[in-house]
Amino acid sequence: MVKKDVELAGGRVVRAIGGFFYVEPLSGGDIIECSVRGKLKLTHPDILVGDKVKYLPEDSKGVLTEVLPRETVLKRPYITNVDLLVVVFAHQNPDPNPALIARFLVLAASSSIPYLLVFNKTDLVGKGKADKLANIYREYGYRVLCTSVVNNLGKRTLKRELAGKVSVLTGPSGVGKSALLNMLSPGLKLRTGTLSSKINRGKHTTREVQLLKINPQTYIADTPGFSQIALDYLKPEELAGFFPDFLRFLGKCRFNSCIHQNEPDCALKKALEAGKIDPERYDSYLELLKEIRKYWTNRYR
Ligand SMILES: Nc1nc2c(ncn2[C@@H]2O[C@H](COP(=O)(O)OP(=O)(O)OP(=O)(O)O)[C@@H](O)[C@H]2O)c(=O)[nH]1
Ligand SMILES: [Mg+2]
Ligand SMILES: [Zn+2]
Repeated sequence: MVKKDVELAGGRVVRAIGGFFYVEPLSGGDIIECSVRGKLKLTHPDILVGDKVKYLPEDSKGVLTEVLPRETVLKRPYITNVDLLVVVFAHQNPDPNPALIARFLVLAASSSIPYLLVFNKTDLVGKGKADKLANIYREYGYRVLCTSVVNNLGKRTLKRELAGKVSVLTGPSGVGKSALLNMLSPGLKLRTGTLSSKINRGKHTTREVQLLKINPQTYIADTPGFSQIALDYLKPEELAGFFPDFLRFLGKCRFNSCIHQNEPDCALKKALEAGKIDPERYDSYLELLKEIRKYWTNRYR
């Protein structure tokens, strides 16, 4: 039972493991290990990293008593109350793959959380090549930042972007997500991995999702690099709407339900033929579309 005369404290879950929730008090101070009992377990069986909670301090530990309403929920990784998504790729090692970039950007766009695309390891390519790639994505309509952990490129801009927010770094394994966090906050000493030389891919060095505090009010979740993120929650006809470079051509096809593949009088395909859409982006679109259609047909068969 919660005693009425005891002051409840507020905090944020920064780590969840083995039925315990590690809560950072809003007032600052050490992280408190909290357990959940009885009623709250029933009403909130899925307390997540990012949740804002109230708890009853008990000795040096605590008992969660309330979970506050969530502002946002990100599916992959499963984490709440995120203000900014930072989608990280590398200029090289691993080489950027347009369809994989599109996949992560669609995930970000469909989450309704503001996001930013970061191309890391700028030191591995010349400035010309780095700018060229960044500008291609800027022209599609994305916010892009080039960084390098080797020479601290983009450090100040990234710090400014993250200040006062809860951010999540996503992107494939080996692109330097943990290394970027170490650059921003050297005290974190996060483990970083070397690329396995045979396949030139990351080795999934980071295994757990947790919120790290890098400044007062500023949290970042380092996440394990996903190689595949299933876009199984999207409808085929929604997909094009998550490509900012396609937006101005949408709503003009003959059929409202057009998925811009083989339909007659498709405004998007006309734009493609007229050179107003990058064929590489359209290829990425088709690749994702094919996958989403497969989920849908399997579901309704
Ligand atoms: N040259 C160069 N190497 C970098 C840079 N950033 C990271 N690296 C290296 O890239 C490798 C992978 O970095 P990590 O930070 O472990 O990558 P990650 O994205 O966290 O990978 P996962 O935890 O597996 O998802 C490490 O060897 C880093 O030292 C950079 O800006 N330039
Ligand atoms: Mg990592
Ligand atoms: Zn169409």
